[in-house]
Amino acid sequence: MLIKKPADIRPSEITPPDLFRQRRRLLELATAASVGTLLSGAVRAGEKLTGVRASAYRAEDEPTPFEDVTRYNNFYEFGTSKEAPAKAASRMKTRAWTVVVDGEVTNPQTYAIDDLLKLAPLEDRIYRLRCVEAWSMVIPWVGLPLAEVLKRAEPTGNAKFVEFTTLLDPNQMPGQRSDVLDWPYVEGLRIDEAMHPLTILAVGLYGEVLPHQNGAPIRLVVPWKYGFKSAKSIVRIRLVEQQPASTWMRAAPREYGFYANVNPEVDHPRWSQAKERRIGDFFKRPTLPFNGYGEQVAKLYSGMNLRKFF
Ligand SMILES: Nc1nc2c(c(=O)[nH]1)N[C@H]1C(S)=C(S)[C@@H](COP(=O)(O)O)O[C@H]1N2
Ligand SMILES: [Mo]
Repeated sequence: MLIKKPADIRPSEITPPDLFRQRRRLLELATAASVGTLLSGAVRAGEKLTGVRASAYRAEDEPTPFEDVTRYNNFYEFGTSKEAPAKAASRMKTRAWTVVVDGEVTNPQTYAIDDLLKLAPLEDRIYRLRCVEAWSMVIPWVGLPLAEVLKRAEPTGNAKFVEFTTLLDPNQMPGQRSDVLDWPYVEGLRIDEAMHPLTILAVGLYGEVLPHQNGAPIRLVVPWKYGFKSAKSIVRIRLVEQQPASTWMRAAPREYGFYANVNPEVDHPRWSQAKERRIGDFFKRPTLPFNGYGEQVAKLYSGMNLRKFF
């Protein structure tokens, strides 16, 4: 046979040896990523996630100890104290779990969570998380870029915002039997914020499947915004034309704006935003504009009055 079919050509014939080795290594990694998460069936909190890629997005700050990241939480579906979620969220079922991606898209999807995890390789990212209550943490997340999920749904020209909805199930989420918030919990982003490479859907932390109290099986992480923007235990991602009304905006519109960008110059009525206490530290440290991610994201807001659009 004179003409070889692509399948007959060994990669070593067409690529220089070094490149070939490098490529094979990448292929091995990619296979490990998909097969690993697939076959190990790592679905329970604490199970090791395999094939996670090292990402370039790693803050240099010392990560907050696992114990603090998983025992000091805000998750009102399981109570309003910081300690409640670690105890009460354990009975939430994270399989079977489906995530709907719909609204202003030409290709709406209903994903079984394990299929959604296969859309892109999982990456580890070390991000700062700052709560509007003026505490902060540094968390080694495992997740995938939200942009990958949105692109596959093919947003229409009308898709200007993205709305995220948490599971509504008062049987599993006892906090939803109280009217402390308007359930289900809803958050929103502008589409360019949602598509930004820093924005991820997190499915793990410290290399392990996400603990329930941190928003299992899948939660949003937007590192330049206050922690409340990171909706937990998401069941629906809807592309919309109008700016969504988030749960916190509805609860207290003067306190919580749609943008919620970390901003040391604009105080919350009850908490100064100039400084923050890193969990584990004694002294406070200055809060950075956009939580230190200004270089990457400030341009999204050029020309906007950030006191008005807080
Ligand atoms: N569904 C849901 N998501 C939520 C919350 C909540 O109460 N319910 N709290 C938010 C707030 S105020 C913060 S600071 C972060 C906390 O995330 P962590 O517990 O993983 O640190 O989750 C956010 N996501
Ligand atoms: Mo928060």
